[in-house]
Formats: sequence, C-alpha cells, structure tokens
Amino acid sequence: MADNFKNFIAGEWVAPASGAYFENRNPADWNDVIGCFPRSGPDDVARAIASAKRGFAAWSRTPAPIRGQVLQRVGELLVLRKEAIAQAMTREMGKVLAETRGDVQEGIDTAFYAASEGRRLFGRVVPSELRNKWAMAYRRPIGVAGLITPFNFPMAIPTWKMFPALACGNAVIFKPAEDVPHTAHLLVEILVEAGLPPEVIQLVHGQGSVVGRALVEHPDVPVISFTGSTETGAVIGAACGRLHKRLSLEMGGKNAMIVMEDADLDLALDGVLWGAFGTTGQRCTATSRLILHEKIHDTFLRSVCDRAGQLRLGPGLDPKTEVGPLIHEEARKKVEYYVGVGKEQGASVAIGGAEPGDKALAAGWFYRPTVLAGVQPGMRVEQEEIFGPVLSVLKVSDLAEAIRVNNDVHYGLSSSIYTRNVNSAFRAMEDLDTGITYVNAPTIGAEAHLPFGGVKQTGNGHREGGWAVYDFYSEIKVVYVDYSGKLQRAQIDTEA
Ligand code: UN1
Repeated sequence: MADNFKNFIAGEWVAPASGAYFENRNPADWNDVIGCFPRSGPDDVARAIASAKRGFAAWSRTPAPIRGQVLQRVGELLVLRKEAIAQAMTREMGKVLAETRGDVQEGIDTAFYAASEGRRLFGRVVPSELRNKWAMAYRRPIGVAGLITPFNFPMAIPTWKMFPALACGNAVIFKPAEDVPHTAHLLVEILVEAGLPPEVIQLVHGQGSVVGRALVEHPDVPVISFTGSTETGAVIGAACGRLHKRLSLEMGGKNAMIVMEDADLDLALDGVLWGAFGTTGQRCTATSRLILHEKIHDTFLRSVCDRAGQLRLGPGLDPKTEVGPLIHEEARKKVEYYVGVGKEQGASVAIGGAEPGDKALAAGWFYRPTVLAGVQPGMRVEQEEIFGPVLSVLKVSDLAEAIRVNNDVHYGLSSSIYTRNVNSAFRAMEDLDTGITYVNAPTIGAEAHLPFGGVKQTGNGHREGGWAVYDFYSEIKVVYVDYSGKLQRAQIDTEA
C-alpha cells in the first residue's frame, strides 16, 4: 500500500475533507506507485484561504529583512536536501537526475535572491514640486496569493512564484500539478522547518478544475500566478478579469533556433539536441522549431538526425539515460497525434516518430526523439505547442526570412540564433519577437536572477524571476508628507 500524503492547511498536515485520494505514479515505470495525494475540494480550499488570511495579517507586518532570513534558511535546507529531492523528483516527473538537480538548484538560487531582496525591496523618494514636502513610493504586501504550477519544473517554478511572494509579505496557497505532488510536499516541509509561520503557507493538492478553480474564483485571493497551457490560462484570465484580480500568466511557446550559414555548426548541433530533447521537450522554452539557412540545411539536418537517433532513452534515475519518458499517457498520445498531423500536412519523419519498441521501456511513456523535415510555415507542427521530443525543421534563404518565420506564430517566449556575424546577432536580438533571445546558445537555460517570460500569447505582460517579479507581488503606495504647516495646492502653489 502506498502512503497517503496530506495537505498542509491551517498549520497542520491534514487529510482532505472528502477522504478521496489520487495516485502519483512514476512515468518511467507506471507500476511504481509513489504515493496517494489528497483529491481536495472547495471545503479544503476555503479552510486554506481563511487560514492564509490570518497568516497574512502577521507575516505582512514582519519586517522584510526578517522574512528574508526565513528564506535564507529555506535555501540552506534545499542545499542540504538537494540530492534527495532530485531523486524524488526524477521518480515522479521522469527527467534525468542532472536535470532534476538543476531544477532544485534553481530553487536554491531563487531562495538566496529572495532572501537578499528582503533587505532591498526598494521604493523611491522623489522631489516634490512644493517646498517643505516629501513625496515617496514604497511597497506593501497585497494579501493571499494563489499559485498554480505545472509538472515540468516541480521545484523551480513553484519557487519562482512562492519565494518572491513571501519576501514581499504575502501569504501563499500552493496548488501543484497533480503529476508532481511529492516534490511540492518536500518543499512545504522545508518551509515549515525553516520557521515560516505555519499559516503563511498552505498546500492544497488536487485537480486544477476543482482546487485551481476554487482559488481563482474566491474573492479573498487577490493574486493569482499560473504557469501552464494557453487554453487554461485563457479561462483563468477571464475569471480574474471579472473579479479584478492581479494575474501573472506564463503559457505556451513555439521556440525556434535559427542556424545561419556562418555558424559554428558543432556548437549549434550540441545546442539543438539539448534545446529540443532535454527534459524530453517538456519545457515552455524547448526548441521546437529549427530554422536552417539553405546553405547548411541538408548537412546540418543529417547531423541532427544522426545524433538524435543515438540519444539513450531510459529511466531518469539511470546515469546512462539522456532522455526520460513523457509525463503521462495523454502526453505521449498528443505527441503521436502531432507526428500524424505533420505527416498528413506534408512533413516527413527524418528520425524517430515512434515509441522505442524496447521491452525494458514498455512500462513507461517513452517516445523516440523525433525530427520532422520539410516543415513549411503555417503547418500545425510549426504553429502549435506539442510539449514533447519533436523538432520541426524549416529551410530559409536569409536572415530576414528566418526572423519572419520565427515571428509568425502566436507565441513569443524564447528564440535563439547561431551565427558568427555580429551584425546578424544584433539584428536578430532586435527583431526576434520573444521575451528571451539567446545568441549562440539554445532556447533553454534562463537564469533565476533575470526576468523570465514571453510576449504575445505566451503571457500577459508580467515576468517571473529577477527583480521584475517583485513588482508583481507588491502594491505600490504613495505617501506625501507636507511639513510646511500651511495648505499647499499641487499644480497651483508651485511658483519659484
Ligand atoms: C520552462 O521552460 O518551462 O530556462 C521553464 C530554462 C529553465 C526554466 C524553464 N531555467 O530552461
């Protein structure tokens, strides 16, 4: 019998009101049940919100540097448990250990950044237009933040949201993806152990359509941050618009790597394999389109296929594995579906395009790294996010065409160009219509201390990470102090 895990509500580990649970299984071996997690309902969410409001009342008054100290201890505990968490994460999410270690490291980096931000959280003091008067703007906490997170970065993405939210003095309700509840449990254990006042963090497991919806619809949760599909983001956006909530959305991508004829092709080859097939293509930033200059198209495509065909599939816990499984059966079906759509619309499968057919992998959701050649702009495999190990390859005749192809999608998260020509690099930097551009590096690999996010239908204008996210989690208050002892009218009593 697998263990029953609990929610963390009102400072205690508690069973869901319904008594119902869902199973968490290993995507590399579906017979391996990791545990059973609460299938929570609106009652659990309501209790969590009531408690988080009490937590907020105390935490919002705790001096920010002291809040930072708690996050410092969180970071230190993450350092101590990095390996154990990485192992648990690989078991429930599937990606290889080097990547889950990186995922935890991103959480550590985010914790230490947030800890030090507790001693900054800068406001501004600006000159008043009147004598004997001060004008200043400072940050205030907002309230209870509802955080809804995806499966692909079970530690990094929750921490991107949670640590800045906490540093800014908000209370947090955390609804992790159903595929990765164990990592979420381990993270919340650390927060409590680090001395976060218990009602400041609530962990409510369950379905997005129930728990996520209840958070989004509840009037006492003024801040929502969501990372996931563009379809779900649209539903959340509509509800938050109706309720006037502050909302940060991070959604899909259709990220391209451009390889010019003057590029270092060995470097570009390593880059595209990592960008397209790292995390089994399950990153919002994954390289899902490869735009090749016609002069190097044929040879480069051949090299990509040679190398992609050699990537070793297997369980992420095996040190020899390079590509793990997809997260679940529907994810693999979606990949199969899109490979079919690609073929129907005239693309050809240059490598992959099937399950591995290896008995040892039959109990997992594996799919061979796949390269679709002959893809034309506008095809569905060129436009739509697949979120799997599928790379669509296009041919262009110059940089201007490459940039046009890159930009002609609804998404705008990440992009990349490989070139040795500084003019091409800067032209691309200016004209690629994405939130992030890499020069001579693949589309993945953002660092925690820089803003992360995209344009167009990838997001709604906010950024995670770096300094920018602290604006999202704080309200600006402006204070004028007039010590002239008389009525001074702005815009009127302003003569020198
Ligand atoms: C994602 O793409 O889903 O930039 C998040 C990266 C990681 C985070 C990716 N630091 O590749």
